[in-house]
Amino acid sequence: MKNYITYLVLLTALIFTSCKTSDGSSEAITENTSEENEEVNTEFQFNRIPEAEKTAIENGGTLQLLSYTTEDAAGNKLEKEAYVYVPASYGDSEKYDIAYVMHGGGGDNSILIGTPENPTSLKNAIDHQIENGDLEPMLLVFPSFYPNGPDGVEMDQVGDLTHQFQTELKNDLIPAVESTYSTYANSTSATDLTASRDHRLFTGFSMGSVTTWYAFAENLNYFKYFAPVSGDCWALQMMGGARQPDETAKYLADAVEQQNYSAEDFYVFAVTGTEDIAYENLSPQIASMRNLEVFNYGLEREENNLYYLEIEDAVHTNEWYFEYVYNILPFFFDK
Ligand code: FER
Repeated sequence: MKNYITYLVLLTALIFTSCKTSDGSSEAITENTSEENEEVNTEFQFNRIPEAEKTAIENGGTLQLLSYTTEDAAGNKLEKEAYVYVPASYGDSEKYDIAYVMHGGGGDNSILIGTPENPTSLKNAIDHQIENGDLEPMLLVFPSFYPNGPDGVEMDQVGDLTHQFQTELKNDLIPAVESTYSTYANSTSATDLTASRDHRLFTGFSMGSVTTWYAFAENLNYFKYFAPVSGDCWALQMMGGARQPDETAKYLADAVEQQNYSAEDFYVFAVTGTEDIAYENLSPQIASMRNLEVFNYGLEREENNLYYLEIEDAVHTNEWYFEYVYNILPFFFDK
C-alpha cells in the first residue's frame, strides 16, 4: 500500500512537472525539451522496479563466491569471501565495468544480492536490465566490512570497520577480484588500477554509505564513481554529516586535493528517502558540499560531479536500496 502511494505521489509530480514545459507537451522531465531552452537538466527520472523485473529470468548472471586473504586492524590474517555478480554474457576477452557494493549495519556479503540458490529481487532486476539492454553487462562485487560477520559487533565499532575496510579494499579485495575477472585493469598493479578508475564504482547502503564516503576520501585513485545511499560521512565523527556538516564537506573537498584529483575526476550520486532515518544526517552534509567550489551540483556528467536524489516517503530498508541501485547503475560509466 505504501509503495502504491509513493508511486502515485511520483506520478502526480511527474505529470505536474511535465505540464509546466513551455510548449505544453508531456515530454519526459529529463529531456532537454527544446533548443531555445538552454537550461541544464535538473531532474532525475526515477522509476520503481517493475514487479515483473523482480522475478528470475531463464539464463541470468551467476553469483560466484570469491575467496581472498586480508588482515584485520591488528594485523591478524583473515580468510574472507565476497559474492561476485557475473553477467550472463561474460567472457574473458571482454572488459567489464565494475561496482563494489557494500551492505549496511548487521548485513553480510549475501544480504543485498542473495546466494545462487536464493537470489534477491536486486539480482533479478539487474538480470532484466542487462537482458533488456538498459544496462551494459557489468560485474558487481558484494563484500563485507565485518572481519567475522556482524554478531557481537557494537555500533561504535562499525564506523571503524568501514574505515579499516579501505585498506582491505585497495590491498586485497580489488586485486583478488580483478585478477580473477576481466575488467579494464590490465593488471592489478597500483598503476593499472589507477589507470582504470573510470570503470570503477563504489556504492553502499547505510553503513555501506559511510564506507562509500571513506572510499571517496581515501581510495579516489581507484574509483571515479560513488553512490552513497542513506548514510553520511563519519570521518570526523559518528553522524558527522548532521553534527559537523561544513567541516565534513571541507574534509571531503580537501581529500580530493590531497589525493591529487580535481572536480572533473569524480561523480558522486547521493540518494535517500525523505522518511529515511539517515535523511537528517545526509541532507545537511550535501547542502554544505554544494557551497564548496570543488563540488558542482547537477546531472550533467560532463560539467557536474554531485547530485542528491531525495525520494518522497522512502524509508531505510534494503528494498529501497535495490530501487536506487536499479535506477542509478545505468547513469554511470561511459558507453
Ligand atoms: C546514518 C548513517 C548510517 C544513519 C544511520 C546509519 C541514522 C546506520 C545505521 C545502522 O546501520 O543501523 O546517517 O542515520
